[in-house]
Amino acid sequence: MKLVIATRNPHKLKEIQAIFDFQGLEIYSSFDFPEIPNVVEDGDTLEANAVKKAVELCKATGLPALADDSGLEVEALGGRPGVYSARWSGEGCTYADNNAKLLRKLEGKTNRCAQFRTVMALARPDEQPQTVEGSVHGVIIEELRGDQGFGYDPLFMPDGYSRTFAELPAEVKNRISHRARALDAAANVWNDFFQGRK
Ligand code: ITT
Repeated sequence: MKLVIATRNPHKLKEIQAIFDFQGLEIYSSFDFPEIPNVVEDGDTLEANAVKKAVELCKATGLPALADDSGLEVEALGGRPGVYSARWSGEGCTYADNNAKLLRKLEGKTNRCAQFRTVMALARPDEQPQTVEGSVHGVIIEELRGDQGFGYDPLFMPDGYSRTFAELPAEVKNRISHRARALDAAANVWNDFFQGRK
């Protein structure tokens, strides 16, 4: 059985492969299909974008496709950047630009609660796509700390820890993260497809 992971983000791909035991499945990713155009992520929700990425890649390859759409939802910003997390500072922006914007937006705010949320969509040929999700709560600290991970990791300290996702060893992030929790749900809900693997 083949499965294609619908992402062009190498950090995400590495995390998904470290978290999940795909034993017995032949794994591909969007990087193996460079001729297939990038999906335009124009949905209003993580769910819509995850489904779009999975469905388009499934259609283009004829293979089951698993997509991850994730975002950082900050309470004091009404859930922003959320679905806009990747390009929050504009087309072509860097993780550093987005982190600088986040610190600016939270200047003087006492409520620094946030969550990372991942929606995973599985699209199989001739079947309705389905989604599961996972989240992790934490706070946005006041300066960047650590150089592991990617994206907003240097500013996000998960509840119960005194280090950011960018300071914690990858094994720890990959045990408690939004992505790990979504993959846990995926293994349970799509048990027929993943055959109980985690
Ligand atoms: P694909 O769509 O190709 O998978 P992407 O980077 O565009 O890659 P998203 O649309 O899901 O992925 O955007 C999510 C953004 O949210 C991502 O670019 C990061 O800025 C941030 N993000 C997602 N997961 C994260 C994590 O585990 N740690 C830190 N930041 C994360």
